[in-house]
Amino acid sequence: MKLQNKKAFIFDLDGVIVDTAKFHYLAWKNLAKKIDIDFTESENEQLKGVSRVKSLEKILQWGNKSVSDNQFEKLMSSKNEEYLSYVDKMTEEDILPGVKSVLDFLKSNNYLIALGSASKNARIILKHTNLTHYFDVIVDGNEVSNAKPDPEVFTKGCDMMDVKHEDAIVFEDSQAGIQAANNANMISVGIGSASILNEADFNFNDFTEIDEQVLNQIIAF
Ligand code: B16
Ligand code: MG
Repeated sequence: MKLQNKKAFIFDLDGVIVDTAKFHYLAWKNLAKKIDIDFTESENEQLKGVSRVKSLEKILQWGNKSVSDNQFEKLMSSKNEEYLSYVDKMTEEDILPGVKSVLDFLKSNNYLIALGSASKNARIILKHTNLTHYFDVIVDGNEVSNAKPDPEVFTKGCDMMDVKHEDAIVFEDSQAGIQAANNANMISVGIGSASILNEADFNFNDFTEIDEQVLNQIIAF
């Protein structure tokens, strides 16, 4: 039996492993246009890591609009349809630079790896990009009832791996996700703009900046 390392790594999906954030943005933007709402790229930051329901609630709020429950459901499924049309074209080439070598390093050094994503489409994306086999545990939007910044998506994964929360290292690209990791006493690593993710314990622009030496520093933190 392989000796498992004490620390575990939890990866967010959208914006960390793959750049599906751009697909979400495009699909929400087009949907919002249909109901005469426009929103800025900086407002879009607030949609990252946030569930589908919460995202639509925010967009409607920005446009000062309210819709019936039935209409709300229709809008969500229309957004998801467009989003999935982009996801369907994804391949291994859509994995963000540097991600695979970090996953390979962690796997070959017997670290447990979990996925902690708000997305209900996480499994389809992992399948398209051929990454499913890296993950010991997958927790996605189908399994949690509380959205980030609530830490449920991360604590659930941690508990399934039998790892203490303070021994978990979370890679996140969203403000809500960094707050979720911090709320659970986990080590938070921001992937993206350091000024946006200023509450993270560590910041990197992308995974190409994370080599073995950096990983060992994070592990020793
Ligand atoms: P879906 P993550 C999140 O994924 C996205 O960042 C967020 O923009 C999206 O609204 C949410 O998933 C729900 O996605 O509509 O596919 O269920 O960053 O937590 O991996
Ligand atoms: Mg994300």
